[in-house]
Amino acid sequence: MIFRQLFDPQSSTYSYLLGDEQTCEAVLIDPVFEQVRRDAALIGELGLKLLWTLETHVHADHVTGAWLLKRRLGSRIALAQAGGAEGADRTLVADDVIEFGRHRLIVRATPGHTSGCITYVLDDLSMAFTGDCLLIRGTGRTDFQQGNAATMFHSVREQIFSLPDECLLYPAHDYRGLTVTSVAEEKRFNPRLGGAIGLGDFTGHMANLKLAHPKQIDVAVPANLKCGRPEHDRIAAADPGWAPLTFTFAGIWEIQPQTLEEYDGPLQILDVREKDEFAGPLGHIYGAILIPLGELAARAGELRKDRPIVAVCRAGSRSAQAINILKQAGFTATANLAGGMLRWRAEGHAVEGGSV
Ligand SMILES: N[C@@H](CCC(=O)N[C@@H](CS)C(=O)NCC(=O)O)C(=O)O
Ligand SMILES: [Fe+2]
Repeated sequence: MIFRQLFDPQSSTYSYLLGDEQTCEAVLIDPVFEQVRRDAALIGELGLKLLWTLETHVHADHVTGAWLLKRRLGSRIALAQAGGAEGADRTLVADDVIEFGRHRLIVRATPGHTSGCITYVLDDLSMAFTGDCLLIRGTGRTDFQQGNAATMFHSVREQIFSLPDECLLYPAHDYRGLTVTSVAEEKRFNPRLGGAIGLGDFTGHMANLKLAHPKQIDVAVPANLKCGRPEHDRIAAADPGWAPLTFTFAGIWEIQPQTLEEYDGPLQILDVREKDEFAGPLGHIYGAILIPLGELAARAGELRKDRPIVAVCRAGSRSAQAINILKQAGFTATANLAGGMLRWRAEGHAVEGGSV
């Protein structure tokens, strides 16, 4: 079987591509909207035909790529009936089977993180995709989307720990870079519900996690309840071509800091922060042109139309608005710097001015 574990660094999400090398039929578990271009490229290069995108749950931290992949590759969308999303081609309940070539995935109901979470188990019981129910040495949180710690405890103990010890477990997220675990390992070493830990210990632990809500929750949940279909179907017409860019759910092309660092063509870096921020502790990118966002519409004429523009601000929000203003002013080759100066600095890229 063809198997690829794919990562989205923005949300620390894993997507899993499973394919039959004889029939070339494939499924993709938990695709991420912003990674659809990458995933579609891989599927094409491996010569696979994507039959299904499969969701483990209605995600709260990123938008699914299901709708966009359906549009691009003609795949069908399957997800749990209990998740309540609309726009799926098939809704799943426990014991349902998804076939791709000579392989099958069997659905187990593993609610707790959300009320509609499911786990996909490969037919030979050699691997399972646990979503945000069981994570590596952890579990998904249980404090939103009808989450329930006691329900999760029973899901893990009865539906996941009942798999063979050697069954490999692949979660929907890992925040430390770990990639895979096994039933035996988690039974022994999971600090939340392994070993002799009881239901009361687990619920006590979960009641005191005190995690901040995911940053994207207000965008992600409504979008995922529609299988990742954007509000206005704002889909990129064509690849801009001047650099490898990422198309976001918000309808804007982004450039990753590393890509910008390595870009060696003609370029204008437009910083839309205020003057004091530009000269402040975060510094600015070498050669950046400063036009604060509020002045951009009036001063767009100062920019050249014959070279691409990368818009930059502190965290990437004002610069996204700058892209819209530039679009209205007739600029076509534009991109937003993903994560703004905060990410640029966090990743250690060079700046002019600023403090260490
Ligand atoms: N900081 C992350 C938080 C992500 C988050 O809350 N993830 C959920 C899964 S959707 C979870 O269960 N996290 C477990 C944990 O962080 O321990 C974000 O803003 O996206
Ligand atoms: Fe989740």
